[in-house]
Amino acid sequence: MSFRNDFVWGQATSAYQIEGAAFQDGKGWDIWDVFCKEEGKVFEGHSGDVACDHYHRFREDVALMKKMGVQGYRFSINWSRVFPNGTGTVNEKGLKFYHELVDELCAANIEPYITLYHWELPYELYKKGGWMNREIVEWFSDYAAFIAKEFSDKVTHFFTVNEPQCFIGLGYMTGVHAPGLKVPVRDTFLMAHHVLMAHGMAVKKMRQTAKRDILIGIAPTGSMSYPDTERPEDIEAARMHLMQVNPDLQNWTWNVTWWSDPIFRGEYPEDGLRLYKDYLPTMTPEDMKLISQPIDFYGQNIYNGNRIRMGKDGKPEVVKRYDGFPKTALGWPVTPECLYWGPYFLYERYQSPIYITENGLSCHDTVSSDGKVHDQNRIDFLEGYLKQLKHASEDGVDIRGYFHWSLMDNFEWHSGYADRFGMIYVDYRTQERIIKDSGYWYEKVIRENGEFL
Ligand code: IFM
Repeated sequence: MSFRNDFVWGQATSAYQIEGAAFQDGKGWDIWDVFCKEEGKVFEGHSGDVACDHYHRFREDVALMKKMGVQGYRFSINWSRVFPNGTGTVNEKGLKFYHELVDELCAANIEPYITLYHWELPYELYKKGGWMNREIVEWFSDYAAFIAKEFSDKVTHFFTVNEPQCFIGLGYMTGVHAPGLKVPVRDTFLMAHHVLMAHGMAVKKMRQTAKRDILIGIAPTGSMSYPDTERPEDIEAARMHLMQVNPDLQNWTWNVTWWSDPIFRGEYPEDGLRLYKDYLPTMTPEDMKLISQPIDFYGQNIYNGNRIRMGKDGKPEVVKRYDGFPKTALGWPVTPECLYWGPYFLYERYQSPIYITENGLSCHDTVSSDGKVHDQNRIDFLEGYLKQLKHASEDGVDIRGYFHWSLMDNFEWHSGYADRFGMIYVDYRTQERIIKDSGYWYEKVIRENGEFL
């Protein structure tokens, strides 16, 4: 089997990155609204205040997706648009927007995939301690349960949180993302534990409030590891490399197992417990039981990886990249192998169906004199990556779908609008949208279920 017959070809976005209408219709402030107002935090002072104005133009955007043959759309709900204070009173106008979006998608035969948290922490909750406060387990799960109740008659697939590695690592360790803090390492472990508990409690409550059976997963990220050769020792080295925790305490959030083992295996990985022991909060068996609520699928965001070989000392070694190694406009390495070996190792360890919840690249896209956007780089990149994913599926990895990041150019966090990840070009002066060459190419991929790859 190449790609499954019911494989879902999708596009992904997140609320703050595209919606705009940051202060309209009763939306509360979130930490990104606040962060972008601080001088020097975001490239050239950009913000998501207007972004792609998707809040007002979502019907046009859904129509463009339909034109591209998109089957699934993964978007996030901005918590503070629905609950301006994070808890309490519902903002009916904000809720209405998401209902209209979901209805529009369903009418276009595009399946909605909802992410509950793609980094828009309501500022009112941040003031109460945000992820540091144990009460966030209730705050988040109440919000999640509400969304499940509201949307479960129309939406089947939900993701709790997107990329905890980033929102803890970049938000609270390096401080390049909102809320822009550098807190003691000890605090980041406490926040991470709360994130996992909030995930678990959300899963539990969502299943109770949903009007019918829903499917729930999570969408972590990480750099994948792939073997230098197909010799068993290199494969083992790549596996070890991917599944070991990061010994660098200032960068500890970048690993797979610290986040995923508790969810799928009910325990933190042993190497992490050893390495991080001086910084860990109290973690009870009840906490672990909550975190490891059964979930229905594993979402993984994959952009690149490292080539690994077995060292003479029996430890994995990173193979240095050759000079002039291909890279994206953001400087990220182009490593298609990660879309074979990443899902392969994750499936081997967690035995859960997998969705690639994000994959893509930023390019220096421009509108050519013919009025089109010729992003051959993106097509080449995606072709290489998707071939590898197909190969993984052929080798028995249970891959259910692929969500390209991103549907359209958008606000790339601290780089503002400097980077373009979309298959749809957005002219931010006029809000004109142009489907790039890659969008037409993707339409063919979808139509043929990736057969020609
Ligand atoms: O734009 C981001 C997205 O919000 C989270 N994953 C990575 C993307 C590209 O940097």
